[in-house]
Parts: sequence; C-alpha cells; structure tokens
Amino acid sequence: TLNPQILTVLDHHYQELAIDGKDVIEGLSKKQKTLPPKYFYDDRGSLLFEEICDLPEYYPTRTEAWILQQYADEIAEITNCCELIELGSGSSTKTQLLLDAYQKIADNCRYLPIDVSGGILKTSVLQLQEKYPDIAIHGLLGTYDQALVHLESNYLQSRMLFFLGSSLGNFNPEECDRFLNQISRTLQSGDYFLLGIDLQKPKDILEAAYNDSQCVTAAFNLNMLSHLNWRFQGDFDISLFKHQAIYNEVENQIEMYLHCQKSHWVTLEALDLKVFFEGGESILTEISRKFNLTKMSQQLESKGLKTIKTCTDEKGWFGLILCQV
Ligand code: AVJ
Repeated sequence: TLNPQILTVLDHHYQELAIDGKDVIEGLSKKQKTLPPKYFYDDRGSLLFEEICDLPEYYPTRTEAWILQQYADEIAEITNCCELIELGSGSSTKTQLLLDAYQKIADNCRYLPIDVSGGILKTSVLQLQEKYPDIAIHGLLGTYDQALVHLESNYLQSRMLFFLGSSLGNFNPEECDRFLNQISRTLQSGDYFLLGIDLQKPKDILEAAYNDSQCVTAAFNLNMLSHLNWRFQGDFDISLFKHQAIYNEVENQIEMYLHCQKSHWVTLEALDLKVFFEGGESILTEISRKFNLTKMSQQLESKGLKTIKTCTDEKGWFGLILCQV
C-alpha cells in the first residue's frame, strides 16, 4: 500500500502504475516484433538491473559513478540549490553522489525521484529520507510521459532535471528528438538538464557488457515476458525464448532480442490478444544507442539546451552533459 508521504502515483485512477498495454499490442503486431523497454522494470526486473550494474562486464554504471564522483561538487556549485528531479531513478544509488554535493551547499533542497517500479522507488525513498534528513524527498511513480505532464505546470524554484545511465539510448532517433523537445518544453528559462550518455567504443567491449558470463542480462531480458504474463494475464513460456544482444555498427546501437525457439501461440488475456510466434523469429526488446558527445551537445543546443559543461572518464567511455535552458 502507498504512503502519500513517500510516493505519489502519477495516474490518480490507480493505486499501482497504470499501463494500458496498447504499446504491447502494437509492438507484437509488427513484422519485426518489438516490446517497449519500460516492461523490463517490474520489481524483479529492477532488482535484476541492479545486479547488472555490478557485473564486471557492465562498465556504464561504474564509469558514470566515477564521473559523478569527480564532478558532483562542481555541478552543485554551478547550478546552486535547486529542485532535483530524476527521470528513471531506480535505486538512486549513483544519485547519492549528487545529493552529497547538494547537501553541502544548501539547506532546503528537494529531490523528486521518478520511476515505473514502485517497489524499488519506495525502498530507496525510505532509505534516502533516513540518510538525508535535510533534503525533502518525494517519490513519483509513473512513466516519463506521465512525469513530464505532471511537471509541466508553472513553478517557482529553479530545477535541475536529470536523466542518467544512458537511458536516452533506449529511444530511436525520432523518439529521442521528441523526448528532448518535451524536456525543453517542461523546463523554464534558467533551469538545468543533466544528461548521462554511453559513448561509442569497440564492439567487443559493448557486446560483452550485454552478454555477461553470469547470464544476468539474459534473465533480465526474459523477465520482460514474465512481467507481461502477470500484468496482462499472459501465457508466455519463457523456456521457448533465448536472449541475444548484438552491436549494430551501422546504427551504433546494441540490439537486445528474444529469439523464439519453436512455433507456438501466445495469449495475453487482459489485452484480448493472441499472437503467433514462428520458430526462429525474434522480439526486439531494447535498443541501447551509443553516442558521440559533441554531436549530442549540438542536438541539445538545437533544442535550446545550451551545454555549460561536459565531463567524461579517462577512456572516454561515458559522458555527462550539463546544460541550461
Ligand atoms: C538502463 C537502458 C541504460 O541500455 O545499458 C542494461 C539497460 N539493458 N543491460 C542499457 C540494460 C541491458 C540499460 N539502460
């Protein structure tokens, strides 16, 4: 059950997060079947993602954390006290590096973590409230779209919206463009946007990061079908699908697939949907685009988000861009 002190559900008709599943019907009706990455993150999926972040092959999280560690104080000094809003906060583990810095400069900060996964959001808000008594922390349970609509109304305190972990990489170029427009519309003049992006690098490093030797990424990928089973009363047989991740060097993106091993029907009762899967066909569950820091900075600029500072690690594997409207 929800405690309104801790969490607000962004769709007021529901206790749990509202997801209508239209995107599932649409994705599974295409020739190349697709499913949206937000379905990775039920409570189990969010825990599996936490495990991924600790894998030796999965460099993004620890690289971004290293950059945040180096630059958090400087970022806080530039933006000064503002309302900190995070899209896709997950466990907020890396965010603590920022909260530490903001706690030093201000006594009336606010932090609003936003996530689709209620379990991990509630747990992390409770832990953070204990650890940061001087920062007002309130979780918002919702999708990016719900969150951005909710945040749109006029407000007084200046804001820093942040979007870390290269979650932007899940959007194809058109979706990315639309999303950045939305961000720019949501923010007011003087506000900040902090973006973390994974950068282009050799294929073998990338493929290892998404095909880990302990098969946690495989479990994470397959868990999407289990999530659809409970959410939409489905009968996906997880044993009939195999995980694969490949790096597409033309598009500069990791593509994660679930390969169907044998022809069969799948029903999703709550969506009134019956889908035939051919043996050998696949579902594309995620793209994870790898970016160029300069080009991203230019794209942000074209949306009215002017780069103030870019930060990267010694290998140039991951980048942070701080921009201002
Ligand atoms: C959270 C979307 C940034 O693309 O690297 C990790 C998700 N998928 N391993 C990524 C993910 C497989 C992750 N993002």
